[in-house]
Amino acid sequence: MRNLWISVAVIAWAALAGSAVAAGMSGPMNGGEHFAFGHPGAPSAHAQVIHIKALDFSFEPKSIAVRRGETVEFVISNDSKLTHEFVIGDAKLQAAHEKEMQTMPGMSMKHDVNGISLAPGQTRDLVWTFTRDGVVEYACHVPGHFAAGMVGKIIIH
Ligand SMILES: [Cu+2]
Repeated sequence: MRNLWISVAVIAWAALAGSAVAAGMSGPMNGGEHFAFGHPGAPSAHAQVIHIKALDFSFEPKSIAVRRGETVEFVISNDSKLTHEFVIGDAKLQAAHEKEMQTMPGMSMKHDVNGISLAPGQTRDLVWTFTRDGVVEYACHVPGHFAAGMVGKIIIH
């Protein structure tokens, strides 16, 4: 009887270990998406906290610098009377999202893991781990905002 219970325990452990490996393999793929510049991060005591203000048609600050491999917890506060977005992406991704928002303005802001939308007065977090040197942008694509200059730069080095 004792042997049977040990076997059950071993099988249960093997099943757990197996699913952990499977979860690990999905790694930077999130919701089927892959980003060359990094992946969503987990909030932790080691994250660098960066505060960003969304104003009328601009972000403050307009550029930030982070280290490669660093996990950043963006704390974005919408200090304006308009709804805004905070979307992280390279220039190509921003252009694609801008086009999407111009052609389907009624389909408000459904976001992927790399962006959030903020109601007036709202403060929200977005945690991201940057894995590659380069320049990434944070932008708002509410119609008209990006064109008006609502974009900032993240320099990863
Ligand atoms: Cu905006």
